[in-house]
Amino acid sequence: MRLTNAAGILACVVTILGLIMYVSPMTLPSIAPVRASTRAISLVATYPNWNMTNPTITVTKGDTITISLSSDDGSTHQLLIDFDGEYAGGSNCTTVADQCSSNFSPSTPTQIPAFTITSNAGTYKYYCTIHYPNMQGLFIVQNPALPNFTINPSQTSLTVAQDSSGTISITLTSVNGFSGTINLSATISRSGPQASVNPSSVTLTSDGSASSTLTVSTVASTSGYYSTPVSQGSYAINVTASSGSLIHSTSVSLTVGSASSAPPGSSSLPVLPIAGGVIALFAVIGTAIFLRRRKH
Ligand SMILES: [Cu+2]
Repeated sequence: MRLTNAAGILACVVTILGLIMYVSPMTLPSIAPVRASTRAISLVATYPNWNMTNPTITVTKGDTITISLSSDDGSTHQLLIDFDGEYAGGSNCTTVADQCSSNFSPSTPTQIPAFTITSNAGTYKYYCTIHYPNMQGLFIVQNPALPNFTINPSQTSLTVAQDSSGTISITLTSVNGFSGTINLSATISRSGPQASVNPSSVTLTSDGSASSTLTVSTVASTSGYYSTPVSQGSYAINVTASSGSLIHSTSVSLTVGSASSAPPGSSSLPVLPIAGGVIALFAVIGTAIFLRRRKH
């Protein structure tokens, strides 16, 4: 009799240890995937719980789910996911909205074949129809994260000499499966340099990226004989990317330095009038010399 008790206790301890080792890697994620995906869920029935703790199962609307079911306690179980919120015990697996497994036992594990989560975001429950109201947990459906995109400049500051130009690359990256056309534009904090993006629209495929080139020109503006240099100093360039209601922008600081090939301000001198003046001066001197030589 004592020997039997000892053997029974030993068997129990071994069984419990085995269960802990078997169930622990199957802990379900408590964080939903950011977007619809294919998910394989394993539930092990050990009365009075699923996976020891009746874990909250969180999925994303649009996910395709398969559920593997096994029993470790010698009993027969049946999983029901109550998507219509009407379950109140009993064998009620005829509702179209709900998902039900066949009965399963240690010798007959089963699986709910792949199905897509079509229910609206919300908190539902899953049950064992045979052991209601034990063996129940929360089944949460979340909305998928919205598609979006990011905009990143290859560098956040740029130095360009007067009468020159510089470029940096602008990278647009799809987030959460975004795909579509993005329009780009560049504005500058005050007049002087010219900023432009080429191409001015890019198309992203889902999870893809594309780039555009921001070009800054500091060439002096000219009007007739006069040219006005771009003022040295700091500017802010804002690059805006929009696609429908999604709008993102990034800023690049621009420093305009002195022209490297000529002293500052030289380009503002009216070159043609000076040249004309010099020619006229030579003409006057030449005429004077000519006239003096004729007198002698
Ligand atoms: Cu059960």
